[in-house]
Amino acid sequence: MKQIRYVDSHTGGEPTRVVLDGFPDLSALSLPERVAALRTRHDNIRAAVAGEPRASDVMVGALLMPPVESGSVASVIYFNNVGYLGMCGHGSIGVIATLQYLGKISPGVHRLDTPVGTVSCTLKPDGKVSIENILSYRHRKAVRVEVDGYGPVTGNIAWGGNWFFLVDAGEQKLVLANIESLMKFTGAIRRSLASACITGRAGEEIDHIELFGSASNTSCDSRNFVLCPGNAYDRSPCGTGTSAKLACLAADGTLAVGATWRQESIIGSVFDGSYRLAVGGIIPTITGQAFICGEGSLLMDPTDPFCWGIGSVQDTFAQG
Ligand code: PYC
Repeated sequence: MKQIRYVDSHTGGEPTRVVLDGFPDLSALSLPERVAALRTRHDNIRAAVAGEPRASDVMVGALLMPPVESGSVASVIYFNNVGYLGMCGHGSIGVIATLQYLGKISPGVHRLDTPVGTVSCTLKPDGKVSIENILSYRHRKAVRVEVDGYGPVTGNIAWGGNWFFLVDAGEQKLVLANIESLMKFTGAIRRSLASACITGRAGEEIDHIELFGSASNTSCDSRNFVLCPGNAYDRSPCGTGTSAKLACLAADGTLAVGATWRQESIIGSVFDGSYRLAVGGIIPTITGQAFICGEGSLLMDPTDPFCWGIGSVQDTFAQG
């Protein structure tokens, strides 16, 4: 039986499953080429690791590989139940905590290579991790979209390692009891953006929708709700989403270089964010903490009709 070893952690409630082995050796390829190869030739492994019945739509997987850039500690490809992510802030914090748990790093600065660039991660003695993210920027301001069933909605389009549409929550209450209607509203925004052909800078799908309202924790600047690809919502404040928010605040001149923005998530977990200026945008730094919460092996029984996940191409039950 094929086995895939993993370590699970969560960052502010959002899980990261770091995969230690079991994927094909793609080391001859660049990281973006590896993503393409996984997507076209080995997607069943992603589905088996991040999808049901072994996981659920909230799970983010992180395929751990040797570094591709000199001076980096590792390279990583993030994925979830429907596909692959460019960068992942909570996931990078989880990867650093996992590398420490495995005895591979100690407090200090460590670089991680991702398909969209290398990020610099500082593991602090108290277990907190600061991720200096890739270049982030606001692409378009005050974009109006007609949302079926809701009317016009105006938001900013920004890149923080993934594409985000950032919207003021308005009348929507950012509380767990309201999750169903938040999912419905943000799902409708995402569909309307796609049908109106409103995209990222190079035509990419805007697959993350982020609502902002006032924080319940008085030490925080704002609370968010983030719809992720695959119809999951981020339990953490979303590292790439907070980076996109910082890019908008910087573009509006409402947060100074180096000042701290405390972003609260829909479940009350918190990331601290700040930024420095760079050509074409900002370099955000996001600080949070991950906790190791499991480790083990996934077993792939070839006689299991759902061995490669429910609905996967190699779901032999679906194939009949
Ligand atoms: O923390 O960047 C993030 C993230 C993206 C999707 C889920 N979490």
